[in-house]
Amino acid sequence: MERAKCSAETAGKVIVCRAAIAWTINAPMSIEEVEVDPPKAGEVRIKIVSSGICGSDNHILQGKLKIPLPAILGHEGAGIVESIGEGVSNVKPGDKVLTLAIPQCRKCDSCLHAKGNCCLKEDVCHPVGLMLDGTSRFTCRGRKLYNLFGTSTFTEYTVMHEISVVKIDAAAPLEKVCLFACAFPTGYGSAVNKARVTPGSTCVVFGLGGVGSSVVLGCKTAGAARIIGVDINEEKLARAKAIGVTDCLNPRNFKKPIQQVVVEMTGFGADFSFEAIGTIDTMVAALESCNLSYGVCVIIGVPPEKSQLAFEPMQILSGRILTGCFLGEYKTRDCIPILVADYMRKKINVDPLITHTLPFFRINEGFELLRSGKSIRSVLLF
Ligand code: COD
Ligand code: ZN
Ligand code: ZN
Repeated sequence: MERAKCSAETAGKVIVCRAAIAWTINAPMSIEEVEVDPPKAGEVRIKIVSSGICGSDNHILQGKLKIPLPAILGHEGAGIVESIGEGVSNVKPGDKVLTLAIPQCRKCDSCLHAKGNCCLKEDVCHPVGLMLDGTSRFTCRGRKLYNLFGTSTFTEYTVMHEISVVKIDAAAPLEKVCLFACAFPTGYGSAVNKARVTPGSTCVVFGLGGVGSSVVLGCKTAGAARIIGVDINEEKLARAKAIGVTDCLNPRNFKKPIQQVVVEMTGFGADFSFEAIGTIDTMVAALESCNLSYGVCVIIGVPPEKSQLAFEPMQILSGRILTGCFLGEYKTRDCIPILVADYMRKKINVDPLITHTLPFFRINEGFELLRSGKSIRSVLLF
């Protein structure tokens, strides 16, 4: 089922296929026929097999994160290389791959730095929606469509730069490992890489969606003794207990600010706090929940466009560290295949995060499940 069709039939030609198009914000996407151009030099055309629905896709549809429209959204994809452009050497037709919102060109300032992972070839903070040559590979009804983070996975076929595509284990189940393209590394890496959670520590995780749940898995792997989960959705809290949360807090059940509750229950604040929601209030609450002297607060949620984070400087003058990261600070092409290999060896399990699997044409239903809080991750199958 996951085998690519003979790419000789389609290579070098325009492919007509179905894609979900976001014409405007605050409206359902429409599934329509699109034309997908062949890959140019350094590009790869991929037959998408699965795609997770991420909170960031939803932020875009709700206008919280602005990108040029009309566009094909989706970035948490897994698929099979259909054809490659001139000079592509890292993947070949038939390879199983993941789509990366953050490329790794291995040449820019960030890629050359030992820790940098924000490759300068894709600006996820201000997405332009076009390939590096300033053009698009998608058209619909004669109109050019923009891409998302150079990925666009809500389509049967997409075109990406080679530097944003990574080959994974040929035996990997594509209907599951799409989570390694975003949710899992984003959360897990923020705990094990960015915060470097220590054995026996206390952690607090704000937001228990796909990303926050992956933070929990990272804290657990790192040996945290106590993991406090904060969410306004009781169902999320119940599910989080099954994956390692030791204490559940619903801010709606308290009259005082939730950060005060966390500080009181931990004595002097958590060792590590994580924000996986994307609101200013919860970012401040996460900061104030960690120890004022040695606490580390990692912001993961993407904030509303043009918002400002304000807090008393004293909050960090005391020694607290406020930081953040994209995609768990992983150098994507180097590290993500290793995480997939760990999954194959059963060292990591993302299966509990997949609460729903839907055929691609039910994409809008998948978004409804996310908005209503019923899903952690919905995976679309093509
Ligand atoms: N207090 C407590 N919990 C809340 C509140 C609140 N005020 N508001 C919402 N929540 C809970 C919801 O009930 C839900 O459980 C959770 O927060 C959010 O989860 P989801 O499922 O909506 O979203 P995710 O887990 O997919 O998270 C995505 C982020 C919202 C973190 C999003 O901003 C993101 O993906 N950030 C990662 C940035 C990054 O590295 N991006 C790379 C490509 S996305
Ligand atoms: Zn994402
Ligand atoms: Zn780079």
